[in-house]
Amino acid sequence: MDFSRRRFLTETAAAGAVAGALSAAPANAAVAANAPKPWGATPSARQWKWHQRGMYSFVHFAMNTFTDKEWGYGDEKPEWFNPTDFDPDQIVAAAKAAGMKGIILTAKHHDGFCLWQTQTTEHSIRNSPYKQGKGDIVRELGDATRRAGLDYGLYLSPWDRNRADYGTPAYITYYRTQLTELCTRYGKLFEVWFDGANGGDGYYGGARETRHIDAPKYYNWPSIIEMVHKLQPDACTFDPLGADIRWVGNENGVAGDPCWPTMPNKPYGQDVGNSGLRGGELWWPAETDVSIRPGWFYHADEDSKVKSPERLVQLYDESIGRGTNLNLNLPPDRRGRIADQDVKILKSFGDAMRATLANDLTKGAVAHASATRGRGFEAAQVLDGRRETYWSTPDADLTPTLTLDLAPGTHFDLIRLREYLPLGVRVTRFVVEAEVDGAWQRLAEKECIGAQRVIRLPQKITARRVRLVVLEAPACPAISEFALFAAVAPVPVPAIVSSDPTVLDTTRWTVVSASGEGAAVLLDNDAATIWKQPAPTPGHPVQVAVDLGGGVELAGFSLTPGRQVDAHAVPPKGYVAETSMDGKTWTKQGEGEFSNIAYALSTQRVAFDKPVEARFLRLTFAETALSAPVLAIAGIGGFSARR
Ligand code: FUL
Repeated sequence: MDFSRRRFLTETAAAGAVAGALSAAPANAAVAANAPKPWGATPSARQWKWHQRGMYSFVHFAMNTFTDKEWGYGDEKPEWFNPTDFDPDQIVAAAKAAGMKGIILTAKHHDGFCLWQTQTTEHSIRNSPYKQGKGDIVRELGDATRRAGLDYGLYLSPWDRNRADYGTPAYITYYRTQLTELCTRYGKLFEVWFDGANGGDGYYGGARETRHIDAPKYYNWPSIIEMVHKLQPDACTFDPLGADIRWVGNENGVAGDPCWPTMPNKPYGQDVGNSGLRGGELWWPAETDVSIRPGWFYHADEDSKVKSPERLVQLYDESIGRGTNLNLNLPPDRRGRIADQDVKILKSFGDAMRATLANDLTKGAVAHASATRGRGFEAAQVLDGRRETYWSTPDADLTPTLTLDLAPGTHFDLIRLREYLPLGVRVTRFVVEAEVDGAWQRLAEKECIGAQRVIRLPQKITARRVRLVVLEAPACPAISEFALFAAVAPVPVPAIVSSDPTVLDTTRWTVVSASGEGAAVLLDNDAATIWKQPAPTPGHPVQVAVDLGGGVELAGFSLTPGRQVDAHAVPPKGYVAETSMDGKTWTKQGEGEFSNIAYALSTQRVAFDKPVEARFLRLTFAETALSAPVLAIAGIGGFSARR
């Protein structure tokens, strides 16, 4: 199919512009006629709605929950999926307490196991013990989501490590049929998520091999996106070229500063995804996806590593605060509930944000501007709490100032600005200043306002006036909000200690040989120290061998990537694991690719086929997960039994 992404987006954008005009504030025709012309790319109707959602939650709940993995190989047995106390209302309530506006469930992850009553495969909940095969997690969670007044979305992994036909055209038909079931049986969806992780080793119906596909060609994304839009006109599609939303480029929850919602009309590198491109011809805004835990799925040994409420506030600032939406993952445990620690943290975070944002301190302020466009576009439009009204200036007035005279004693540390997006991203660079004790101070200089720009000050200040000064803009501004808040700190939730008795004590281990110096940090149990080596080349792998301090029962090994220390620390792609009793004769215990290691932060756990008696462990890495000159690892460890 000859499908131009540009044409596709222009058409949807045109549809959006119509909807935008319909929702534009100036009800009066004269005011509407005087509105500024849109500048550059603008959002479609569904994108504009999506921008207003702000925060929602991924729910990663699938076979991996029961196998303790991040990526299942595809050979799992349906009978392993057995939540003992699935409570969709509890999951949704936890998300809602945090202020989430929607839920996106993994209907099928890379292992191919389907959580709904699909007619397409036996590898599904129908053959699990859950409700004697009559359960439907997609429906049950969807119903709970709507009962709570939230919106619902679905994730359907394009990669399927279970299917024998993965990589052939037959699989595409299968995938489209599954997507059709999901888009037609479960009510209105607000987002459909297509994961970029595609191709690699897998079970593939017993072939147990590595399969690579050329994703854009194989899936023909524009036609899949078109199908979703036909079946679910309001659903924003996530990520491939042609979709409504793009990936922010990392799984740590950090949007670029600035993070433009516009992009070039072509494939791009991760760094461009993170920052966007000023003036890019496509409206393709970023979603920041991150898990509340190191992994996307629940692992009991990560109970101590749930992000604190203070950390969630920081995530808010670095995602929502930079104009992206935040998709915060909440993984249910094997009961099918959100663990207590996560529930407490979500409530603390949500309470703090609600208390902070409930009270806009510009209430009672008086707004005036160096210029206004006339009736309907007055400075006061930034104070009315409506996203559809905005302050604007005459076309030639590109660097105006808008000042708020505040009620005496206004004490704040959070500033929120919003642009009226249906007219595009207009402000390139701006400053916010405050008059404190009779003198103007510069509080921040930034690029990009977009959907929202949150500026958090290091401490609260009392100001008599604040002003927004536009320093650079290709078109007159359209500012819909200038709000001030006094941040309420979240109630601290102490971290809990989770101990996993199967984890071996590496303080007794020593490195006996390694490709380069400094490998001892691999055993120091400190994720902040990383071992860096020149990236392996063909025939020259990176290798490390350790003495386990005596014969132990070894059921597998773990590896912690170093990305939280250094964003450029590239982990190995796969491993060969060998053990030995004498350090001379080695037996291969396993070989394969790590799961989701290119971007994720969680510790990888690799189980051997069966536990073995070993004195030495040797790991060999032949490739890095992303192309980079340096390979880095924070730690290696071992465990004594499968969980
Ligand atoms: C990644 C996947 O591989 C992870 O398992 C997870 O689903 C995350 C949201 O996207 O690409």
